[in-house]
Amino acid sequence: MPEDFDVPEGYRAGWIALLGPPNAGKSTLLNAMVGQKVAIVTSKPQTTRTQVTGILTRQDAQLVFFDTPGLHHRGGRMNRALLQSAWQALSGADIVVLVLDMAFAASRTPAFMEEVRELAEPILDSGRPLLVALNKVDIVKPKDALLPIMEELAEMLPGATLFPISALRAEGLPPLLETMIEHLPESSPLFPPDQVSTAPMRFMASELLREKLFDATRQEVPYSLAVDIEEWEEEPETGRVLISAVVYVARQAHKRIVIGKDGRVLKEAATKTRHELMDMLGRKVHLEVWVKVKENWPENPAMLRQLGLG
Ligand SMILES: Nc1nc2c(ncn2[C@@H]2O[C@H](COP(=O)(O)OP(=O)(O)OP(=O)(O)O)[C@@H](O)[C@H]2O)c(=O)[nH]1
Ligand SMILES: [Mg+2]
Repeated sequence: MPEDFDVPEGYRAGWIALLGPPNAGKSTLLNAMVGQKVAIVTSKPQTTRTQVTGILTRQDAQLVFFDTPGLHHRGGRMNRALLQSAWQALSGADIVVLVLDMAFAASRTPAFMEEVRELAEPILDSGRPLLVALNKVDIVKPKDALLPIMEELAEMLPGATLFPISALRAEGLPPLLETMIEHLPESSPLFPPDQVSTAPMRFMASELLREKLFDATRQEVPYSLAVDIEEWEEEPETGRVLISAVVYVARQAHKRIVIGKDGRVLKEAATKTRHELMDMLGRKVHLEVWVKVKENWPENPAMLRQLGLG
């Protein structure tokens, strides 16, 4: 903690887990709360694979958010690893925020309610406060469609507090934020006030590249991608950062798709990643990307460990 940060009396700090079904907008909410991008976001479900943290420091409180992989009950070894990571986040949290997609809810009420019940019960049983972020209200049409869903949720989850929000537009966030702070324990800040994430830049770089390729590919290909940063060096004389990344794919056919015709898909993803990294680091970046086939890696425990997913 720097010496110029006077911790006022009654300061609060703690851990908040963002949990919910895939694609609900958890990572978008995290970025909106922190006020900058710490987690990648795509239009496809199951973008987030590991616990990603974001830190918001205010004069009166510090909120350390855990973003988690979307919870659902299907899938193989990787999905089990994702689920485990999400429930681990729960055990370390002072508060749990359940993030739900209201546009989805409005179209499929019974299946949605069942899923919410399964997610919410363990949280309520754990005795922790449950705040429910009713996300994507900007695209619920007509707006009245929200009311019956809110009533049903309130009845099903007594003790939970409901907050209609739009994470994408950063609307409705202040009441959610103030309620979180009310529930946090009194504590000094847990991290230096200028820190926005616990993840190293190296991880951010691998995630940014994965985000671009996730967006650029379809069907099973995005789920067969993993990125590993093999080298990260800073040139002392120029300050330029030299990064070498490997994109792993699970099959030979996926390699061709990721590289694209004349290498265009990979080149475009690498260029976007490099620009975003330069903005974040405030330095020049040189990024080299290789694509390697690692047959069926999502079912390979050693490989999952190497990628921080096991
Ligand atoms: N219209 C609208 N779209 C949103 C909102 N919040 C998130 N989205 C979109 O929903 C999609 C999924 O958002 P993410 O933040 O990646 O969702 P997530 O819950 O982290 O998803 P996983 O990591 O895959 O579990 C993206 O296309 C977002 O832009 C919102 O408030 N309104
Ligand atoms: Mg996510």
